[in-house]
Amino acid sequence: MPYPHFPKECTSALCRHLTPELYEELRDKKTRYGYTLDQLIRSGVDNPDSSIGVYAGDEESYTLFAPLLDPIIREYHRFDPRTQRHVSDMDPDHLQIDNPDPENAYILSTRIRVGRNLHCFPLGPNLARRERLIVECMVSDTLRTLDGELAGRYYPLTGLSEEDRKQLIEDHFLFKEGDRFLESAGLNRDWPEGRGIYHNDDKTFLVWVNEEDQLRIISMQPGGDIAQVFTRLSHAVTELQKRLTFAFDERLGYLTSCPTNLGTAMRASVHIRLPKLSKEMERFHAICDRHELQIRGIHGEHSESEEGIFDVSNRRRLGITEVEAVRQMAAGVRELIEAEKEI
Ligand code: ADP
Ligand code: DAR
Repeated sequence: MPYPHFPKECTSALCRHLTPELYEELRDKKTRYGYTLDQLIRSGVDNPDSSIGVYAGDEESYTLFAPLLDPIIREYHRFDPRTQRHVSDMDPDHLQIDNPDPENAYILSTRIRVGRNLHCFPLGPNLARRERLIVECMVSDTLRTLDGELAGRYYPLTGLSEEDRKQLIEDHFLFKEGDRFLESAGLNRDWPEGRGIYHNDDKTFLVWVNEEDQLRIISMQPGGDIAQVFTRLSHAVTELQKRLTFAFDERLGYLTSCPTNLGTAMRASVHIRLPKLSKEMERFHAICDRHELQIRGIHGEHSESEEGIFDVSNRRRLGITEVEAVRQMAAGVRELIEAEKEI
């Protein structure tokens, strides 16, 4: 493939960092799982409105294509993979935070998720159909061994009734079929085969299987008891990694298909109602920027906020521990609530 054409309005990390010279340097390289530069950049070439534009196909992608990925990682996470090393800390005893909204006046719900992928398998964009089914089998068998608060049931998407699927999406429990960015990256191949959702009886612990990553391990509940949500997630991850080996790199932490999720691979979010502050978005964004918070709509990435309700979460995932990222999110949410009270 010749050097891709990027329209002049393209602002993705891909089009800013992939020079023709770098393309020539990397174009013929292939990982041992057969992943190529063209596959790595396919999503950003097909979707020039991407913010990042690349998806890794295996662990080796992060070393073989480092001349392109390292500058993108450095820019997004403000972390230099060549000189820094990621440190993970999921010990709830280190968190020490109070509920920023004990009266439940603002925070509707809290959700903290981490992405994980199985070591020795390619990542989602490069998984063959049979490999994806083996991953589903290994993960769902492991989930069925969980007991206590984590005990629950696995629901394969294949065969899920339309009514159940709609209800699970309505409850914010289930992922929608991948968007055009994931489609171009090859993450929607053979949909819905090999995908599914596990949840415990209380629906406070969920695992998505073979979405953007092979596992999205999720703890969530109504209200703002962020510490309780984090404690449950930490317990679940500890139990799962007794039984499964996750793709992990000394420099980059937990490896994921999208570089924005590297490191902790964690997004800690609250759905929070801020009707007054939503009319002062400059002040809203200033508080979020100060605490490195990201604002999404209430139906996930690329959706809109509704009725003054926003999805507010940590933006950084790499070069910060899980405990630090949750503490930073809680501090930012506390300041948002103070601002709402003042107005
Ligand atoms: P991810 O968090 O896995 O990166 P999304 O941002 O697309 O993916 O969110 C996935 C789903 O989780 C969406 O349906 C979204 O509404 C839901 N969600 C995210 N944060 C919360 C929250 N704090 N409370 C309830 N649902 C949430
Ligand atoms: N849409 C892609 C992904 C950005 C980060 N979000 C993820 N990984 N879900 C883009 O490059 O804009």
